[in-house]
Amino acid sequence: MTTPILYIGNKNYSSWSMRPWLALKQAGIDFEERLIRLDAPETRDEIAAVSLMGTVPALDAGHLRLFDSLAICEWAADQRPNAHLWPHDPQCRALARNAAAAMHAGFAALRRDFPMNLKRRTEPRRAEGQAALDITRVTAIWRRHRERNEAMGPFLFGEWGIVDAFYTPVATRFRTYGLHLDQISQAYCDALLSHPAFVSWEEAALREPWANKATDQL
Ligand SMILES: N[C@@H](CCC(=O)N[C@@H](CS)C(=O)NCC(=O)O)C(=O)O
Repeated sequence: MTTPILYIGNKNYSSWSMRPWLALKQAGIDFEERLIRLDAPETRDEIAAVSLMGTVPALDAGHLRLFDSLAICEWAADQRPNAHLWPHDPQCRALARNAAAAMHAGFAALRRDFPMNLKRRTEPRRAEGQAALDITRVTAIWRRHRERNEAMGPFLFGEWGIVDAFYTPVATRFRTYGLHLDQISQAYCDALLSHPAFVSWEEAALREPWANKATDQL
């Protein structure tokens, strides 16, 4: 098989790109990473050449081309069943998929009001309106699963998996904007942000020279 190519956006800003990148790293899949700079005049054409949806992440695995972060994570899980990217137990697996799907499809206000920006730290903020409701829901999901899976490890279902890849960008948003969290949610964020694959993504993000003024000034 030729080496799969994962197209990603800027590591500082592209929360969707981070998710499959983390999953592929955790699974030990050998892949080539190609970064398409977002918010540049050539961005749209460059992404259109590799993604029918016009978004990154996108995967080119030879005969197979994918343009959705969750689908790419599922591909990684199929490629490396022994990496346990989903919990082994069927009930836990269903719940983990449920929690990942909630993030994939929802929490739009949280994402809009608190965009991912790994280099940034603001004064502590309070969320308002729909974003505050999103945070209440995210942290309720986290507490429910952490309370039940505490003995199995520090991640949502014990061991790190795709569901944790989906919530890692949220943990960075809480840190960037100093949003106050309950103790259980804070401990989960700390575990996500200490995971070696995330640390290595973040190191590369901090070295990027590009700035998106709109996001940086929000
Ligand atoms: N549902 C898609 C969302 C991907 C997405 O919105 N990606 C953003 C970057 S984080 C993008 O490519 N935007 C196009 C652009 O900025 O030109 C997924 O799960 O992969």
